[in-house]
Amino acid sequence: MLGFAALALGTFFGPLQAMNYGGLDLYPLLKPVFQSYYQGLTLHGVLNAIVFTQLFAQTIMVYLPARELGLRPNMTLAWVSFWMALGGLLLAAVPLLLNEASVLYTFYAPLQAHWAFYLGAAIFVLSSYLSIYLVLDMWARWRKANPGKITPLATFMAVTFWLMWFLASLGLVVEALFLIAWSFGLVAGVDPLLMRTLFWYTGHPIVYFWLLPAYTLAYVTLPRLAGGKLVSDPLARLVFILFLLFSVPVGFHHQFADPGIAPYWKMIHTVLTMLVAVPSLITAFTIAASLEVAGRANGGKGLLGWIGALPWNNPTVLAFLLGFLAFIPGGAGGMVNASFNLNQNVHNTVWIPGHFHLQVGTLVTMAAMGTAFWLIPHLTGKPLVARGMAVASQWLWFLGMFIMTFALHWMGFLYAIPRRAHISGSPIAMEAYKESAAWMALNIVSGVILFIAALLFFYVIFATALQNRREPSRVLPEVPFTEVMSKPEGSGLVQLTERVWFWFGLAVVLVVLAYGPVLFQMFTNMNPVPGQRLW
Ligand code: HAS
Ligand code: CU
Repeated sequence: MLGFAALALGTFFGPLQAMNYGGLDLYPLLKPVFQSYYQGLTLHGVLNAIVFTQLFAQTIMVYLPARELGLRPNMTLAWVSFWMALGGLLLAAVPLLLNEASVLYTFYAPLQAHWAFYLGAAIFVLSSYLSIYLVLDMWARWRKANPGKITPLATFMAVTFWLMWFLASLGLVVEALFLIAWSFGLVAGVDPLLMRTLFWYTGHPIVYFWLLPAYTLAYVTLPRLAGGKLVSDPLARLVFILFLLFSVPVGFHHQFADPGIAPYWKMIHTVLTMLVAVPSLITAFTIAASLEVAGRANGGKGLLGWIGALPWNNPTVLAFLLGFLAFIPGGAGGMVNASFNLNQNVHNTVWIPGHFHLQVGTLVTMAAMGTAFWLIPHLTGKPLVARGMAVASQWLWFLGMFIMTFALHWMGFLYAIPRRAHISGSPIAMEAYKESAAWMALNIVSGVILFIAALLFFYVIFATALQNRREPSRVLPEVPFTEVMSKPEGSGLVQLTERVWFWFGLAVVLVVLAYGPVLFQMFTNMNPVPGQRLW
């Protein structure tokens, strides 16, 4: 619920962003409370992309294995992790709300925020290390009690996920040490290129930290909720091993335009990025095939008849279906971004927010919203209120995001309109971009639709959680774990994927090869610069 509360506040700034790219500047109206577009954009990015996503992961990727294994995580540590997250969040919120940390969610140096922002964010992120421990501990206990057995699927996903995150988070941890020392005045400057490189070391795999809880739910619950079965357990495991291997050594695809990194390193990261798209392509296949099984089990006939036979009126299933549909163009756009030379055309334009609002803003957020529709009733025993509104919220969210991202892609690609720019406050910019007026109008439309979608969604979940009525007969008593068709037993592939520590070691080696020489050079040639405040 804390995550959804953060999302509620962060989402409020979304339509303001859309209005900006529609040429409508509403920030002057908010002046006494929020000082600028950049403060709003920082709150939007930090609350939605960092706070909400992490809390969602800490919930799903601990709860699912605990239920699957029938084990109780160490609850003391679970609560410590919650209070760390809350404390860190509150500490970082103070400078954010006071306009002392309007450095966007990437906090690029030399922009310098108040120390409380860096320290709060660090405590928040470190709370996830306890989640890592919780899951590894449960897994170890289960293995001791079940020697020789194959790790159940959701647990396998959680274990590989948290190991990936551990490896991925190291860049941010080192960066945070620099930034905290810098904001306390212990060091006079930091090297912007090194900070960016450490940031993107974590900043790419963090998108899979957001995505994989959604994938996990899609693999282990969606087929059942849709009325079918997961077609292949071994393939699902392969997907998570590939993410463990290839999520991290790809960060330079965010730095193609940065000087100081030799082009051949960027090219190596391009190739590795293409490899990390493979597990998503496998997922597209496995999930679509599982949905087909469900549609046919529901009576769907013919080549495409099964699609109509899926339970579109179930708000959870609907959320996943629409989210995955949006993920197809989002993934294709990702390949454009990742292509070293095509990137020149889209980098730092609104094409990029167009891309990631399909990925994290649509699929990941809709998977979380859709799951909330059964999870909150399941945890509280309180039935979902206003089911019709829940369904409407998902259609509107999808429609709003679709219109917005469509407009942003074109505005970025054709008119090179820059991202993160307060264009609506600049008559010169508005004059320069007047050719894209039609696309801008679409942004305004999408902002209104998304605002309504958000109101409906938050009404549904908060009214569900806060009502007094308890009706256990109308909620899912258990996590809807799916059955599988192709089982893990007897699969040679699963024998290999069970060697999780071996794959983790290999992932470490890949990271050292892909980053080691460049980081060594950067650490030994630092160009520290003092902090700046541009807001
Ligand atoms: Fe990305 C920038 C490349 C995936 C998020 N990305 C970003 C940023 C964010 C982000 C937030 O290479 C901006 C960061 C910033 O502020 O600067 N991205 C990729 C690639 C992928 C990718 C190659 N991104 C994601 C995901 C994200 C995310 C996932 C969040 C969750 N991205 C880039 C690059 C940049 C970038 C460059 C830097 C650009 C620049 O210049 O700054 C791939 O992982 C995508 C693979 C996906 C697919 C799609 C598979 C399709 C599926 C759907 C199947 C459909 C079904 C439906 C089952 C290959 C799984 C059936 C339905 C029925 C109705 C039957
Ligand atoms: Cu990336």
